Formats: sequence, structure tokens, C-alpha cells
Amino acid sequence: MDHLMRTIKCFLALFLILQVTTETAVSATVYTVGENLGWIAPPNHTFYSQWASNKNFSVGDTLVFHWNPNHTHNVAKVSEQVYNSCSTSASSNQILASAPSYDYNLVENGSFYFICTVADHCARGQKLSIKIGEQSGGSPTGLAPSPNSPAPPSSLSALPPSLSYALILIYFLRYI
Ligand SMILES: *[C@@H]1O[C@H](CO)[C@@H](O)[C@H](O)[C@H]1NC(C)=O
Ligand SMILES: *[C@@H]1O[C@H](CO)[C@@H](O)[C@H](O)[C@H]1NC(C)=O
Ligand SMILES: *[C@@H]1O[C@H](CO)[C@@H](O)[C@H](O)[C@H]1NC(C)=O
Ligand SMILES: *[C@@H]1O[C@H](CO)[C@@H](O)[C@H](O)[C@H]1NC(C)=O
Ligand SMILES: [Cu+2]
Repeated sequence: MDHLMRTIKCFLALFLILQVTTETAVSATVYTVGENLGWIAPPNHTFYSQWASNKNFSVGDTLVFHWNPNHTHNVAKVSEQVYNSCSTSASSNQILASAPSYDYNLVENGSFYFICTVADHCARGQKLSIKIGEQSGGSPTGLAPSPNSPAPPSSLSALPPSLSYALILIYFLRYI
């Protein structure tokens, strides 16, 4: 009897894990920044804002920055201020990559700013700003960049819904 219960629990757990994996795979989107042109000093200043404007980014998605390895670019995560001013030497700029392909995983809601700090590329329009999660009417919701604040603690509410269910179910199954 005990053995049968354990087998049933095992199958249930496996089923739930599969369900969670499928859900995650379906909801995650991989975006290639700039599509075929990639991450370059673009043909015009609005190229990357146009690229981002019809996208609905959400937590779990990935941005892929790639460029011709013969060309010199980088991906720097910067503040909104630096994004606007293209202060390529600002000490707060975090150079994330200088190799020609870089995946940035969108793990939280908020506004995120990227530029290329090479030469005058940013001033020529090689900069990207994206917003994740809805911020109605553009009103500030405490999401101003604060590089020193620690990552928020993970909690059940940050997990996909079915993963939360799975954890709760597994918890209760222990007491059958
Ligand atoms: C900017 O360049 C892109 C790619 O060539 C083009 O699709 C887009 O229409 C241009 N935007 C403006 C405002 O010229
Ligand atoms: C964007 O995606 C979110 C989450 O997937 C969804 O709730 C929202 O309705 C979408 N908004 C638009 C404008 O498509
Ligand atoms: C990089 O440069 C080399 C040598 O000039 C050339 O053969 C190659 O096609 C270039 N690669 C790309 C992706 O343009
Ligand atoms: C991100 O924002 C969306 C829409 O406002 C919300 O549905 C979602 O729960 C948020 N995700 C996280 C991880 O905060
Ligand atoms: Cu560049």
C-alpha cells in the first residue's frame, strides 16, 4: 500500500514538472535585437526604438544582441540618464559583452537601457530602451534604475502559476 502511494506520488510530481516546463517554454520569447541588421550603428536614430515599439516584452524573454565579428561593438547596461545623453564613459556603465553575441535574459519587470560605448555609435543611435510589465500612462512606479539595490528575494508570487500549484500540491501529497 505504501509502495503504491509512493508510485502515484512520483507520477503526479513528474506530470506537474512536465506541465511547468511546457508552460515556461511556451511563454518565453527570444528577440533578436535589430533583426537582420543586428546590433550596429543603425541607419537612423529611431531604428531601435522602432524595433522595440511593437514588441511586448515580458519576464522570461531573452534579448539576443549580435553583430558582425569584424566590427567592434559592445553591450553596456546603463541608466536612463546615460541612455539619453550617451555618456559612454560614465562610471556606472556596465559593459556586459564585447564578444559579438550576447543573450540578455529579462528576469524582472522595469525599464532597461542598453547602449554601445564604442566611438560615437550611441550618438548615432546604437541604443535600446525596453520596458517590461505594464506601467500605465507612463507614470513612474518606483522602477527608476538603482544599480545598488539588491535583487528582490524570490517568492512563490514570482513563479509561474502552475509551478506554485505544483509546489503546493507536492507539499500536501506528503501528508496523504
Ligand atoms: C530607419 O531605418 C530602418 C532600416 O533601414 C527603416 O526601416 C526605418 O523606416 C527608418 N526610420 C526612419 C524614421 O527613417
Ligand atoms: C503584453 O503581454 C502581457 C503578458 O503576456 C499581457 O498581459 C498584455 O495584455 C500584453 N499587452 C499587449 C498590448 O499585447
Ligand atoms: C570578416 O572579414 C573577413 C576578411 O576580410 C571576410 O572574409 C569575412 O567575410 C568577414 N565576415 C563577415 C561576417 O562579414
Ligand atoms: C510583470 O508585470 C506584469 C504586468 O504588469 C505582471 O503580470 C507580472 O506578474 C509581473 N511579473 C513580475 C515577475 O513581477
Ligand atoms: Cu557599436
